[in-house]
This record gives sequence, structure tokens and C-alpha cells, in this order.
Amino acid sequence: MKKLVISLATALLASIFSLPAQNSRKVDLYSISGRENVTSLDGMWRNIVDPFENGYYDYRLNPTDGGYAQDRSYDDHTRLQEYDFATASQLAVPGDWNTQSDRLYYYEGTVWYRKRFDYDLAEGKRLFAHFGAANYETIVWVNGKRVGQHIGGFTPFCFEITDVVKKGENSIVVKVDNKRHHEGVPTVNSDWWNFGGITRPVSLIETSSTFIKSHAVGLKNKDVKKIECSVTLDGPQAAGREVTVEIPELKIKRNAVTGADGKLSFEVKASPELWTPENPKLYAVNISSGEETVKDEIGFRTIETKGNKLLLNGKEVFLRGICIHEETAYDSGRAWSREHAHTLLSWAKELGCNFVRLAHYPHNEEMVREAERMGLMVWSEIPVYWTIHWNNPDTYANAEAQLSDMIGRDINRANIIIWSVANETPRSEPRNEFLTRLVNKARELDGSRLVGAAMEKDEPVPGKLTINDPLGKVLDVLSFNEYVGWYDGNWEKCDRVDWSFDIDKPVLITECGGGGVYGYHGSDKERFTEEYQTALYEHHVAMLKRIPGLSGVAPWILKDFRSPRRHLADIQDDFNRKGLISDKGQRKPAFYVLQKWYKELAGQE
Ligand code: GCB
Repeated sequence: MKKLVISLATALLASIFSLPAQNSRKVDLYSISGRENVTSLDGMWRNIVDPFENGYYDYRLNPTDGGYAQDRSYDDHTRLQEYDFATASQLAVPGDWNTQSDRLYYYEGTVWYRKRFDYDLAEGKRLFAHFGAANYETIVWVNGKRVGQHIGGFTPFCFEITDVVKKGENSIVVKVDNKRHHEGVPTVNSDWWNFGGITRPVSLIETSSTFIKSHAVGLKNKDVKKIECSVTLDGPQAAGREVTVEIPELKIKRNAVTGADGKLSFEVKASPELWTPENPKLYAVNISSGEETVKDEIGFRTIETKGNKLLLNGKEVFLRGICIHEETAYDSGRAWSREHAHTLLSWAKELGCNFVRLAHYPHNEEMVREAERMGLMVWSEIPVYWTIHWNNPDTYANAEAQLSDMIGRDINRANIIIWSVANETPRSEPRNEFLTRLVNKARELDGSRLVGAAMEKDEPVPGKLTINDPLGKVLDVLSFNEYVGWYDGNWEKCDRVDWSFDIDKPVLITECGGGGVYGYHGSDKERFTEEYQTALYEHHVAMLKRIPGLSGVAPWILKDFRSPRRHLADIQDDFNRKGLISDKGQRKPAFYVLQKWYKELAGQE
């Protein structure tokens, strides 16, 4: 009996002090775009760099028991206090910390951010704190109250703060920790910079007590004459409430009433002009309920496969692509703005692209929306990269949450044609199960797009290349990375190999290419010279033309990008040099080799 009492008491204490606080304030309100009453919290935020997490771990307190870097200012000098937000340095939000301060270039750990803001929330309104993304683990306090936690560096998150915001001055304290974890997604090893910080915008969203939480508007079951609209409300009056969906240019205005679950869905006949790369037509869509309206710009298109053909709006399409990391054009920090997106995507257009692979994680919303306006189809991916912990249920839950959030945010983007669940994952039974579950989840969340993953090639007989990955049977496309002529032989190998496939699906090369340093000259046999990279692209293009059923290519990569794996002094200097454009924006000769082929292909359409 005594034992039982003790263990019950222990369990109770554990539940009070040790269990992570539940995210009860977390709301799937993915985007600020098109919403009224949004207040930006972007700008300079005070910060304290805290590798030992002193702000968090008051040694008398359990870490989950509210211990945190309280919003203190060192104004009372009679009291011992060893930090002071008021005099702390500042970091720009949004922005990575690595490129803002020399001492944070390689930093991986905790940084505390603080911002003060004035607010006056009217009676009956609700308020949410929305983050576009922060890498990797984020905990948020408002006026001293912990309001939520998020894991994952590239997906949006939003916490309700209605009951903690006060009239007048408020304080928001955010702990961002970019330490890598073996069980994380991604895991400890990757080939891109582990930028830390609040990397995307922070906003306050004010809504009515019942508000429009999400909407999905698109063609119904690939029928180009039927549009399906679904809306979800949140709040005390969410059930049985009227919602109006309007697409003025199509003369559509429909009222419908939500069910007991706060959701509604209806379809309507229409003949929209279809979204294509040549004519990226978007329609204004207004969704209103009560006094609130959410505005969007939505395109309509179908994407499907037929044998080894890829069909956009029922017509065969070839993806003239390029891979892109979310890094700014000239200073190679984390990109987050529409301007950043526009520069990178203009380069892709100059190359002749109609498709971009946004590697290796969900890029910011501006990137996807700007690509949509510019007529670029998109491959969007979660960072299930290399050696994930396939047997760990928490790792799976993390990957699935990132997948759901990626799809939740971008469900209305016509230009996204493929959701990718992974990149270059070594084969094993647990990996196949893990990825098959993710593929099924993607299809359950969105049946209107294709599902892919970047697999790896096989060479069962020397010179005979193929894909034997069992995942190929599960995916909609036979998508894979091949580095013939770089990791696999010299460029001469491109001339010697033949490709064939047993599976009748569209073949997509999601990576190929090799390094070259802008302005570094030598023989075309010498690695990292412009001459090597140019020869590699020339021979590669000739090889690609011989691949049966090839439906698209996205070489690696648009621009040189920061990577901690790339150590060669005077050649790499912390940059992966496979860009067709240097980190300073200079076009390497290989850029023009690919551009020439893409122009030929575009002419053939
Ligand atoms: C790959 C990876 C990519 C790397 C690239 C490289 O296969 O998918 O993330 O950056 O190769 O340059 O090695």
C-alpha cells in the first residue's frame, strides 16, 4: 500500500513537473496570407546567446516548470541579476543568426529572443502568434506564460494567446535551439548549413471568436469543369454557420452552411482557364463568414501520370528543372522574402526552367507563391534525408507532422505538382515501411498531386543503369539522384552507360551534376575547374537524351550554397560548389550548356 501511495505520488509529481507542457494552444492556422488584421512583429529582437541554457535551467526548478529567461531588465542594481534583455544585442527577425554575427557563424544551441509589443484586443476577439518557421526547436512565452513548443525548422506554427495578451505593453520571449539530434528530422548529418534563428516572419493574427481556419479550393477529381471548395471554421459558433465562397472572375458566389464539425464542402460547375507555366493564371478567391474575409489567389490544373508520361492538364509535359536551396542570392543566408525568392527564381527562368525542386525541406511560402506567379512547377519536400531513425516512432511522428504542415500550408498552390517524402535514404525494411507510411499519408491528405522521393540508382551490370529500389513501386514517379561523372566515375562515363527501367512510370532525375569553381581554370580532367564542370554537363546532357521515358531533370544545383561538409581550402571554403551560378551570382559556363538544351526542349513543345 505504502509503495502504491509513493508511486502514485511520484506519478503525480511527474505529471506536474516533468511532462512536457501540452500544446493545447496550437492551432493549424498555417498562413497569414490574405488575412485581415495581421500585425507584424518583424524587426530587431533582443537576444541572449545561451549555450549552457542558463536562462532555462534555474537549478532549483524543473526545466518544464516554467523556468525560462524571464523578461528582465537590469534596472534594479541592488538585486543580483546576470543578464539584461534591455542592453542585449539585437538580431533581425526574420533571419538566420549565422550570417548576422561572426560569433554565431558555426553556433548550434540556444538563443533567447525577446520583443515587446503594444496591443489592445477588443472583447470577443481572438489573438494568435504565428511563426513562418524557426530552426529547430522553439518554445514561446507571452507575458511569462509558456504558450507552446514546436519542433521542425521549416514549417509554420501558431499559438493562441487570447487570454495572456494584455492591454498596453506585452512581452514575447522565444527560445530557439538549432542543436542537431540523431532522432531528428533531419538527423545530425546533412549537406546544408544548419542556420539557426527565427528564420521566417512572426505575426499576430486577430480574428473573430469564430474564424476561418483553412480552405481548400481546387478541381474536383481532375475534372476541369468542376471546382470543389472546402472550408473549416474554428470557434464556439463553428457549427451551422454560413460561409460564402466567391470567385468573381468565374461569376461564382455560393453560400453554404458548416456541419457539426465546423466544416463544409461543396462543388460547383465552372470552366476556369487552367494554370500552366506559359500562362500561370490565378483567380481571386474570397471566403467570408460573419464579419471576416480571407482572400487567396488560386490556380486550377491537373497533374497525373499515364504509363511513363507526365501529364499537366492532360498534356504531356517535360520538366526542365533545377534544384534550389533556400539561400539568398548574394550573401548566402536563409532566404525568406518575396524579393529573395524573385531573384533566385528569375535565375531559374533565365536558365529556361519550367520546374524547380525546392530542396530539401519546405521552403518559405513566398518562394512557393512567387514560383506560382512566375509559372514554375514545384517539387516540395520534407527533410527526411539520408539516415533517419527508421525504427523510432517519435521520428516518424515528427516526419509526418512536417508532411501534414507542408501540405496544410500549400494545399491551394497550383504549381506544386509533387510532394516528396525523402531524399537518398539507404534501403532497408524499416526504411521502406517508414516511407510507405508517409506516401500513404500524403495521398490521404491530398489526392490531387503526385508523390515522389529522391531515390538512388543501381548498376547491377557495369554500364547498365536502372532503379531497383522497392520504393519505386510505391511512388507515382521514378525519381532518383544520379551523379554519373562526379561521384560515379569521370564525365567520360556518361558516354558509356545505358539506362533501362522495369517500372512503367515517368522517369525524373532529381539530382545530377558536379562541382566547378567560378573562374578556376585547368584541364577538363581536373576536378573543380570550370572546364570539368562544363564537360560534365555537355556529356551528361547527351546521356540524358538517351534515357527512355525521361520526363524531367533537376540538376544539382542553381547556386553554390553553404555546407559545413565542404572543407577544401580555396576551392570550397564551406561552400558546395555544384552551383551553375557562384555564390556571388556569376554564371559558370555549365549554366549555358544546360540553358541551350532547355531552349531546344522549350522550342519542341
Ligand atoms: C546529394 C544530396 C544533396 C547534396 C549533393 C552533393 O545527393 O541529395 O543534398 O548536396 O548530393 O552535392 O553531394
